[in-house]
Amino acid sequence: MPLKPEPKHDHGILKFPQGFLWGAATSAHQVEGNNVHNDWWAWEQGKPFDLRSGQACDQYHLYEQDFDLAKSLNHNAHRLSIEWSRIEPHEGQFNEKEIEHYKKVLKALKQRGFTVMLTLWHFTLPKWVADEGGWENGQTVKYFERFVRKIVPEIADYVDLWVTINEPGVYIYETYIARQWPNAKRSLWGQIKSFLNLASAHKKVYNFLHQSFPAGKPVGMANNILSFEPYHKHSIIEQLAVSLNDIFINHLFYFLTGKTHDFLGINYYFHVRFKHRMLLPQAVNTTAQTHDISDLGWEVFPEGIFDVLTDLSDDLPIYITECGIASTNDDRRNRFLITYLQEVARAIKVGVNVRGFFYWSLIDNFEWQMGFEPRFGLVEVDYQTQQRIIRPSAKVYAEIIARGGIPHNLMRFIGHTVTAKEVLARKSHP
Ligand code: IFM
Repeated sequence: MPLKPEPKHDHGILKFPQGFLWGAATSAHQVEGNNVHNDWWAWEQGKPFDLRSGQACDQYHLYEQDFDLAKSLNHNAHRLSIEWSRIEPHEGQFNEKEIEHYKKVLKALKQRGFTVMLTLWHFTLPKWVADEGGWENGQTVKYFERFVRKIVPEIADYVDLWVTINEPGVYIYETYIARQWPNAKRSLWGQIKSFLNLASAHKKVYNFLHQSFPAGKPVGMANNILSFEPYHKHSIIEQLAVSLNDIFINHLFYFLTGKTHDFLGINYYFHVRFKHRMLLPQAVNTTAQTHDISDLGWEVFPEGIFDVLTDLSDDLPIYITECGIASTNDDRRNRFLITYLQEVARAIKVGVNVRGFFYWSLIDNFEWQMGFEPRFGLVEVDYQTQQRIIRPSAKVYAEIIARGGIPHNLMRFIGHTVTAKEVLARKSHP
């Protein structure tokens, strides 16, 4: 009798491990508003009004309300960042009022019982640091370490997990390759120096956190990890493209920073397939073959999160520090949450040590050079009134959290999601 293939998804309740962290993530510049002392703010002033962060979500004042919302949606963890330029707006001058502010913010999270994951650097630099060359300048590593040494003792009691830096590769890509971000320029040497300095900053902060707080909290960073695939399984050129991209984009930062990770923080958004034309591999646009895409045209590819989790899995615990979809169509966000979490559950089932999931983002926010149009939030923000409106998908996520997994009744939201792989399989075997 022919063997029946294992069903790909377990359609019963897909349980997550006890103690799993469920939450959402934000970053200071994207939600706080009025971060007037950083390089982004300076750069935005030359842009049309709707591409300037301005008041953003005014979370600087509304944080308690936002944390109450997260609590009401059953989140047990929260990832956020602090804004270096508020704390050190001018070189060596620390603003005690802002330090007190962040203490209050973090205390507010602890009072509500959240596990707190804090990012120390999420893309923005104080203007004075950027003016001196930003991450290209070796001094920035020292400046960053000095800032960390100042702020950490003040807030360490309220933080459970540290993220040193967010997505160094994206920072390099947007600044030196796409050149869409502040301080953009074409400079291979600048790009290399910045990447090495970010790696060095991570290592220094990791060591400081462990030396100063010996029984310390876990320290990691958030890396943007892509799922790469060849279009033709047996094409050497495509396989080579996959391996090289995997090394440079997914693994290089870990090679440079060695053992200075207590956990791996993975931000997962992208899937790339390489197809060769003549002898050159090219990234192909697969969105035409998928059922769902985001409002930014990003492919929805749940299997990709399984790929990256199994690829990166080693002895270290993994947190999905970001994963989300920009969409005004909330059915899409429902499908996204369920299908991506199914894949996370599948990864856990095959032995990957995933400890938490932080949806990007708790609330709609300022999506960098794209302004406020992309809507990533579980909670909608009306930017005219700063009103928060809970999206239905936030409740789906809340139900998953309450049940500790994906209950059967939520499968109705998926409909028949045709994945890229299924479409391609059908194409090759019509
Ligand atoms: O908004 C960004 C975030 O700042 C870093 N990771 C990706 C998100 C969506 O683009």
